[in-house]
Amino acid sequence: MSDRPEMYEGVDTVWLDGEFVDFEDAQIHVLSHALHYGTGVFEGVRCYDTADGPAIFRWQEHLDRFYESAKPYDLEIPFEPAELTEATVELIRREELDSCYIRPIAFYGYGPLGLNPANAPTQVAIAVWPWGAYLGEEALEEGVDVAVSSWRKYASSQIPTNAKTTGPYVNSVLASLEATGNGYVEAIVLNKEGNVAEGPGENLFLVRDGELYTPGLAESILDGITRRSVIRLARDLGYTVHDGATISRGELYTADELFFTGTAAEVTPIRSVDDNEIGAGTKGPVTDEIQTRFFDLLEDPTDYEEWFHPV
Ligand code: PPE
Repeated sequence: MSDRPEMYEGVDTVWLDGEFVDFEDAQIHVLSHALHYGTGVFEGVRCYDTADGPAIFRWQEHLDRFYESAKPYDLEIPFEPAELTEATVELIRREELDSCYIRPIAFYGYGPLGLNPANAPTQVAIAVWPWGAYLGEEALEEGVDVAVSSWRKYASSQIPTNAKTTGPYVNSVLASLEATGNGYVEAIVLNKEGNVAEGPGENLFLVRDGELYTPGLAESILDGITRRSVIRLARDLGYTVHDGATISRGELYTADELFFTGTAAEVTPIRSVDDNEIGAGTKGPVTDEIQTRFFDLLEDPTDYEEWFHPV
């Protein structure tokens, strides 16, 4: 086996099909259905080092989306939600991590190939590892330079976009490769209609005249859990949030502020799009207030206690 990526250094255990196995033993067959056809669903979740100890952010919502993602594929996850919760909590405890990223995945495993997955068994794994700021530490402060991708987001009439399915992430990989290849940090992907959808691994918010706008669920976006959290936090702060917006490409360039949300990306400001400076070309005041509110929850979750699952 090749050298272990730095990202997973120090990780001892992975949960696979009901067992805790050594990291090096968490392996599957090359003829696994999901490897050939992308027939898996996954989640990305963060556990934070909060004032009350390690706690998983919005665990229940991620768990719900995990099972919902599996539905269109008739993928029966052969574990109860409580079992996955117990496995995850136990894994974080064993690794003695205060904060980490959690990656549950369920997929059609090793069985007969052919498109119909009915005779392939469902396999489930959960891995945890430390994962810092997704787009870099200074991205959270200064913002990122992004480019509108030439790749369009697949339409929800082609593949359910509210399901977090492994295969369709090649769309995100293409957008990401293009953006970074051209010297940008991240992409913005338009939907088939040419309106703003999201980032390759983030939802997008736009600020104009003190109000927030984010593409609606019918714009071929993932129903992001950080997006939902930010909508709630912003409304609780008194902002008007248009959560069913249709945003044209041109509106990006004239926005007062833009920011990404996501489990990995958290709340990341966007400082330029296609080399056009957004606002003052750094983190804007509304983005700052929302980002601060978001991270302050880790110190004081008052009114949002149900968002945290203690480890
Ligand atoms: N859109 C896409 C396409 C997406 O992948 C994510 C999460 C989001 C929006 C935000 O959703 P949420 O995490 O529920 O707020 N992307 C995950 C994978 C990142 C990766 O590189 O892998 C994540 O942030 O965990």
